[in-house]
Parts: sequence; structure tokens; C-alpha cells
Amino acid sequence: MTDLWWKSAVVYQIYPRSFADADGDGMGDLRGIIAHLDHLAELGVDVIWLSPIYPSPQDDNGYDISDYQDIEPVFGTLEIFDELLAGVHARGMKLVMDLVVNHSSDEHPWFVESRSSKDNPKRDWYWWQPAREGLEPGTPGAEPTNWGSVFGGSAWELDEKTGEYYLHLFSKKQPDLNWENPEVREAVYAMMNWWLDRGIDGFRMDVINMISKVLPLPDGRVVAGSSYGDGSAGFINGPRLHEFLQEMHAKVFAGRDAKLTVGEMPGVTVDEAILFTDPARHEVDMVFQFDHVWADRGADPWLLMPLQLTNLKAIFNRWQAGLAEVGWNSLYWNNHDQPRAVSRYGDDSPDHRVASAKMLGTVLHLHRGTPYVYQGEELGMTNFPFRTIDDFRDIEALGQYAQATGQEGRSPEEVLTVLRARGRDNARTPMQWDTSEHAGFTTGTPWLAVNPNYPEINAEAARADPDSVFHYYRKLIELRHTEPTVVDGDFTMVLPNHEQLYAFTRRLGDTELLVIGNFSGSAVKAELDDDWSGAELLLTNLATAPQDLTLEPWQAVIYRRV
Ligand code: TEU
Repeated sequence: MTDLWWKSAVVYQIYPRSFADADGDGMGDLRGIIAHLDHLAELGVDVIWLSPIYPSPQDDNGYDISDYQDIEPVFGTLEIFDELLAGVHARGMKLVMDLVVNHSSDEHPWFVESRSSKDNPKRDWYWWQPAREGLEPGTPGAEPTNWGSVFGGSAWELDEKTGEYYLHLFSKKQPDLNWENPEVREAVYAMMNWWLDRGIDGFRMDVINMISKVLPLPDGRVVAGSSYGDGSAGFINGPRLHEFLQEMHAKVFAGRDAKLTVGEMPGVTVDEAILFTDPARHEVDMVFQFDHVWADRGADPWLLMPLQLTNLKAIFNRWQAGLAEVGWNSLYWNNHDQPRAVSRYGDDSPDHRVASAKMLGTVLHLHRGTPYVYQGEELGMTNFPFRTIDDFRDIEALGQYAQATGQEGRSPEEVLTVLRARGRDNARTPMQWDTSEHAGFTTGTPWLAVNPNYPEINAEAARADPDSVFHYYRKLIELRHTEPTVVDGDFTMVLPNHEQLYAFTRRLGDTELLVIGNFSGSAVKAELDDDWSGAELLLTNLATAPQDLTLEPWQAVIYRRV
């Protein structure tokens, strides 16, 4: 047994807009989630993390919040939220909310006030700056720094009313909050306490390693082929980040029962993560790092790089080793920002989809850390067959496409090739529940097209088939709950230089587990120094056990010996 409950927990992420629509408007909602809670209870997950459900103009699908203490009417009401929370708790699960406080919506009353005049009391709640010295506001290069926004274009928007620019690392409808201002921080902590008092069990913190900025805001490194500088050194892991997280902990979490806190931190290093997740420092319980989902990304963002398995293993090994003594890992292949893992690191063709989805699940869930399952991953849902840019809805895809094919002169086909493989809308197509029209997601018109493969890939079929990805994930989750070695065992990578096999052991006391995943479409024999003959085969994803450690295409195995 471990002291902190989230160490043995599995988290399931819901993207409410795409999960289940109860009222037929084409968008998922809270009643839709309530209707499917038994699906999650049957899967056996411990925690549900909800992507943002607060009032929002939906410029970035809810990551642009205009009221932190209410529910977006399209999704429901606070009363329905309380019903959902009760339904989650009644099934023995917990509920974690998304905390998006690096930025708000430009329609949040705080920003509406802030932009109203230079001497408004909330002016300093956001990052306002005049044009670069000697340049007229609005002229080329007059932005206060050369930073580009994640979604394309400059990270600065000129506000005509006062002639000053405001900072937005994401869309111009997502102005960055100024965490230097103590009133901002107090307002955020009060809001967090309000939700915790309502009964929620923790927060997933959106881009929380961007809240502290380097002062004065510095120009970024010039990037060849890009119209903007890379400002990340000025806002990733800024000088006051640890201080802010410790203050948040003291003012929000101290004195409460243990909650789950996970900080999303693009660009975080292992050394920093040790500090963020050291329980003695009281910052966060775990972080989402990005190294393994950037493993197939090269220096040129518009070039598809094939995955090199040795590289992927080196990344995980570094994280497992780095947080072995102090701190804790989060484990994920998928979320609402990533393409579907089975299409990316597995093989989503009819012959190998089920096996490779299960293999990926095996490898991930047997690492040390808290696994996250993203809606549809438990069905082996795949990427969507996008054709033209008109098929995409994501502000990131549209913004980056405009910048790349516009001032940067890339060909549309070059950019589309990468968006089809990596675009975030791959994860956001509606959840596939059954074989009825629109996969049972809605009786109306879905906001984003349903993947045409839903007659084959859907929850109803998966629950009815004992060999489905769903039932296999159920077993993986159950194994974490019943075998302490999965939670607490130490981790040793085996065969680090093998290009097809991902192999490692876990050990706790006298119990040892051997996990091997075949990341290829050919049969491969694992040549181990150690003799594992006679070990018990706990789980494999194919009908037959391997002979002499020869794994069939995309096969995964877990052996145990005592
Ligand atoms: O994502 C942060 C982030 O870094 C993303 O930009 C991500 O790396 C990229 O989209 C991958 O293609 C968080 C949320 O998860 C994302 O949905 C939001 O759009 C973003 O913050 C702004 O809130």
C-alpha cells in the first residue's frame, strides 16, 4: 500500500464536447457524461479528468474561459454538475477539473475591464505593453517582443482603444494573466478553493509552467524559416514558478485531504520535474512532460519523422530513472492535443489495430507512474481520414496552416500531410458508442464528423467482445489495483538498443515482472541474458503464448516470477 491514493490510480480523460450529447445539439454535455458513467466504472478507472466545462466563447474549445465559477450553458448547469459529481462519487471514482489560469478568455470580465483604459484597476492583471521604442503601434516589427503565438501569428495583439499591445501565447482570445500581480493569484486561489469546497478531487493545470515570465520580457531566438522568434526561454519554467506553485499549495491544498494535482508542462526537463514533484516541496503531485510525444518531431515542424524505438525508450528510461527516488511520473500516449496512439506509434490497419492498441497499453501501464487513458483509447479509436483543411475545426490547425502556407510559403499538401498525422482534431472526433447514426454520439449534427470506422470500432461492440481493446484495458487497470509491483516496483530497461522490442522489468521485494512489447509487424525473438523460463504468463494480447520468447507481430507479454 502506498500513502498517496493517486499512486495506484488510473485516470480517464473526458473531452466533454466530444464525449456524449444528451440534448441533440451536436455537442457533448454533462448529461451525456452522466449517462455513460457505467462505461467508466466497468473499465475500472479511479479518476475522471474533465477538460474545461466553464462558460467560454469556445475559441479554443473551452481553454478560453470567461467565467471560472459556472458551467458553460451548452454543457449544462451547476446543478447538473453536482449531479455528475455525485454520480462519480457514488461509483467510487473521483473527479478532477481542468484549471486554465495562464490565460483567460478576452471575454472574461477581468479582461473586459483591463482593456477598458490604461488606469483601470485591472489593467495590470494582464500583460500590456507599448509598441517597441521608436515604432508606431501597428507597424511591422512594432510588437513589444518577437514572440510567435502557438496558434500562428504574433503573440501580441494591438488594442486600438489604448494603443497598447497585450500578450497571448495562444489565441488572441486567450490573453495571458499577469501572475506577478498578487491580486490575480489570490483570485485564482479563491476560485480553486470554491471548487474544492464543492467536492472535486483535484486539478489538471493547463500549461502551468508558463505562468511566470522573465522580466523584462526578452526577444526570443530567431528561428530559420519562421516569421517569429522562439520566445519559450522567456516564459517556460520562469523565475518565480516554484514560488507560485508553493504559494498555491499553501493557500489551496494545505490542510485538505490529498487531492490529485498534475501540471501540464511543455518543455519540462527531468531535473525540473524532480523539483516540481518532490512531495517535500509541496508544488504538484506529477507533471505531464512532452518528450515522448515529441519523439517523432524533427527540427522542421512540417516534416514527418518516423519513430525510432530506441529514442522512445531512451526518453522513458530517462524519466523513469529520474523520478525513481523522488517525485512521480504521469504516463500517457493520448490526450485531446495528440493524434491517436494506435495510428501514431502502433498500426491502425485492420490486421494489427487491436493487437497494437493493446500492446501500447501494456507497455505504458506497466511503467511506474499514474496512467492516463484518453476517451476512445480504450476502444482503439484511430486518426480521422482528413482530406482538405476545411475538414479541420481546431484553431491550432487552422492558425498554423495559415501561417505556414501564407507568409512562410509552404505548400498546402506539405502542411496537410503533417496535420493529418498529428493534428489535434484526430483526438477530438466524437466518441464512438454504437452502430447507430453518428455512432450514438448525438441525434443531431455532430460539431466534428464522426470517424467513418464507427460501425466496427464502438463501445457497444467492444464491451460485448471479450477479446476487445476495452476488456484488455480493463485487465491492465485491474492488474495495477491487484499487483503492488506495478505501482511500487522499481524499473529496469532491458535491451535498450533493440529497434523492435520494448522490454523492461519491475521488481518489488521478491516479485519480478518482465514486460515486452513488439513494436513491429514481424515476429521477433527476445534474447535475454536472464532465464525467464518457468515464469508465469500474467497477460498477453494475442490468443497464443509466445514460444521461447518469440513475440508475434505487435505482441505484448507480462511475465511474473517470485
Ligand atoms: O496545451 C498546451 C500546449 O502546449 C499545446 O499547445 C500542445 O503542445 C499543442 O497543442 C500540441 O499540438 C494546453 C491544452 O491542452 C490545449 O488544448 C490548449 O489549446 C492550450 O493549452 C491552451 O490552453
